[in-house]
Amino acid sequence: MPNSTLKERHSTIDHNSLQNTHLREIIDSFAKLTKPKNIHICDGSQKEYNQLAQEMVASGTFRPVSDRPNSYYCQSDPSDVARAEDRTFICTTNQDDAGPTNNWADPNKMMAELKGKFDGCMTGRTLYIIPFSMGPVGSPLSEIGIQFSDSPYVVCSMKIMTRMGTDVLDVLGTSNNFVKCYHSVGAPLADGEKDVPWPCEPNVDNKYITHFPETNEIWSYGSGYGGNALLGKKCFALRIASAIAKRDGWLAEHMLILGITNPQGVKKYIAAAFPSACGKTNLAMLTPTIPGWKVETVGDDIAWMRFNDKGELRAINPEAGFFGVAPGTSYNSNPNAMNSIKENVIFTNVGYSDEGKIWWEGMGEEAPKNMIDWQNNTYDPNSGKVAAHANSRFATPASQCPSIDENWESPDGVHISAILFGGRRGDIVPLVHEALSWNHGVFMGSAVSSEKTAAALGKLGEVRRDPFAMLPFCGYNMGDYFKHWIELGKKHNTNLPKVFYVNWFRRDENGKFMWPGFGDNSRVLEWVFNRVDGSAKGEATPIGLVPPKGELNTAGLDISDEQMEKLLDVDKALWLQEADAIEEYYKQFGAHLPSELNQELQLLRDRLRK
Ligand code: O2Y
Ligand code: MN
Repeated sequence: MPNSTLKERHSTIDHNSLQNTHLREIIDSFAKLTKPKNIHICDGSQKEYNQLAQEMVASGTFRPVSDRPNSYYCQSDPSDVARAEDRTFICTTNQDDAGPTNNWADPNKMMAELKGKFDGCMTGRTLYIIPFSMGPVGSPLSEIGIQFSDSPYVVCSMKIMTRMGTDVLDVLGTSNNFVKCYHSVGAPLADGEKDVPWPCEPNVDNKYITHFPETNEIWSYGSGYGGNALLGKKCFALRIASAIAKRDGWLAEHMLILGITNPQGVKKYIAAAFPSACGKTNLAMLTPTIPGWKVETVGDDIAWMRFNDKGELRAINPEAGFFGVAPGTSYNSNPNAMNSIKENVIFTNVGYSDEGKIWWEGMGEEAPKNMIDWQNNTYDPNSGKVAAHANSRFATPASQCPSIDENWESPDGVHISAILFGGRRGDIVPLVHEALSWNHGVFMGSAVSSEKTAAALGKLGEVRRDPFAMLPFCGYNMGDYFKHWIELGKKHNTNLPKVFYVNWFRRDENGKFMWPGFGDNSRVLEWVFNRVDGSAKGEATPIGLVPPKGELNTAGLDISDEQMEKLLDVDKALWLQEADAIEEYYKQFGAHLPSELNQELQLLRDRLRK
């Protein structure tokens, strides 16, 4: 059947009438390759969402959630529960351009392999064409993508996580400046074959999450889950965007953005990068325990930042929703997240009761009596098995978050005054310290480290470097990425944000966390705010500035001066060992490591030996 006669499926847009000839050509050639039964151009309307959701209820992919309007429950295939890092590739002509921290593949060879996989992969399915904007539609800080997918789950999730639909096509006009995002679950349906609730390619070795930064393309095959399939998120907004940002002089970062207002009504914005399992979403939505302070949320995962002509670093959250991890989210740990998920939510891989209610471990509610777990088995609380997978998720519109910031959709972004890095370290790293300069801040970011938790693969407690929390997300050579940060600091050196490093996870000699965390992290934010303001003191240590005794607000906290001293202590001998570990870790970057970082390492050692 010629592509021009492919049936349009309850879509309001006819693909042959699209004014963008590049898009029309791509649709035709992709449909020729993948051989779908139907084509559907998504208009992004609620009607379209509802229709697809109803179809997924009918097919058994979705089940309605009874106590949350317009919300659905879904279970993935057990083989398809998280980002497939080992099958994630950066495809650049020169291997060196992908760098030592990425899986590299030759773009021509990879494309040939992919074409084989995509050939006929949508047989019996509908090809959905999803126009989306990362960032407010039409903002000069935003970028457009078109995702091709054979998954209605992806369409509905993209409606939550991005700005999706007809108005994006209007802004795109006839331009070819969009990121091409090709996706298939890799499960063609033969004539008469019954579909499964979660079609995918179950063999992980046949999954491909591939990026072509030289042509701004993403090809993803075999998975329908999260970052592997919702291509606007990690694939576009971080891996491809970081490569675009390097070329065009801006930053695409794995950072939350929050606004913080002091009791006098002065507001500042902070961006913060943390490796996984460090409470990033909780910090983005924090409820301060200190009187009179307010924290508001711009984004919980990704920040796109650019210096304006006044030298201000302006940031947008390119996403429109939160794809939050469910287990551990409760009214205690994160009331704003809980209040964001009352309606219009897709829950994946949590528990589901016979009354149609969702549940997960650490939700702060008793488990329902009769429930199925994420693998569709009857949940037995005595079995030792969890109801919700550790990486189970809710996808919910950011606009529903009670702490959403009034400027979260501002086309000019928000002015970032401070950048925080953080990691989970039981020892060595103080609760907070401030960089001595921009380059020192880049050094701190380059050496971000975190201990593995039970949720991560590998030896518990083992320290893993996760530079700028971008290890799995930088779309080019990490050494060049460090250089990009250094160069931006040189170019825009009049109004640079201050840089800090925080560690909420320091333990005492009995292995107990010394800092209460959660809402009390606002006390650290208060010091950061006042440092930016110039109203708080910092005390010099060899690794940077820490709050002097009495400067960090501990009023109302059951914490002694001695404990505070321990929380902020800098052990020179341990830090000299840390410097050795950083030197060792830097070796992999070879000539790509900017000389400024070696200088910072030397300066650190000099200060420690004084
Ligand atoms: O497993 C996935 O695909 C989700 S990973 C994720 C989701 C939301 C925010 N951050 C992450 C991450 O891995 O950093
Ligand atoms: Mn993330």
